[in-house]
Amino acid sequence: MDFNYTHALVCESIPNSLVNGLSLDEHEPIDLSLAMTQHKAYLDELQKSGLKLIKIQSDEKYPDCVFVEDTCIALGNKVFITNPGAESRRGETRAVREKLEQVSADLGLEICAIKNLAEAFIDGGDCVFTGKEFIIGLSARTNQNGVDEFKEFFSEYPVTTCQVVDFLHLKSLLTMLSKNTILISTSSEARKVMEQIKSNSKFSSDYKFVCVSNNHAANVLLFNGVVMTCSEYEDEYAKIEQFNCPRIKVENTEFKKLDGCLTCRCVFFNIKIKQ
Ligand code: CIR
Repeated sequence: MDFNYTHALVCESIPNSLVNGLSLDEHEPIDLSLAMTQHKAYLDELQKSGLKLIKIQSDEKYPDCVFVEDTCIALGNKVFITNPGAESRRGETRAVREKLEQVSADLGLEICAIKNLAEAFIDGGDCVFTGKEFIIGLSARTNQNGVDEFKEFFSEYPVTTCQVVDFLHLKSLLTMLSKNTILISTSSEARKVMEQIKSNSKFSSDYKFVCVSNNHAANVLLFNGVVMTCSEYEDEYAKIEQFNCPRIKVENTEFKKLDGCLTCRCVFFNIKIKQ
């Protein structure tokens, strides 16, 4: 697994209702026009790397619909439609599923969705694929029933779970920086996560850990030979001596007000078209 991808699922635009998106903390009002500019710049960078965008329309009924990462988890041609932990977000999966079913004839996707909608919850933001295994955060949004259904579908890969406390998602604390390198925050929440995953006998021990001191800075997007980072945390990245890939810097200020990190606004696919 080399973190190269062919397609990215994204929301084409942002709804005006984004200003009412979920947030753990009080925040300054969202500047919608700036959010649109930041989202467009983000989509442009994805396209420049050669990704074909699979676009869903924004929907005013779902203020958080731009954060598509939480609605499905993809690996190869397989895609698992989640059941987001936040009630106000559950309906977002319908448009995603319809879109994926529509493109599936050309792309040959194997689509599966959570069955126990009343009791099984999982957000894509809690699910990190390291290239050989999954780490999944049990959080306010993701529970064991959700993980159990996920494991059934992706049964070919080991899954290590950890508790994510006092933080929205696992991916807000750690992401892949390069093959075999995990970028993780030094915060107490992240340290608790690291202790749990390292003590799990199923978890492979051959990763290098690179640390940043800000939780949000630990969320970077690795794809097609580049690492996308937030310009807001430049001081943090300056401390990392070597990035294995060229770096793209984008602004994420408006989405961060709603706890949205860089990974949240896309889902990558590495699709092998069946002949
Ligand atoms: C939420 O609370 O659900 C949204 N405001 C932010 C979701 C961020 N998603 C992610 O980190 N995967």
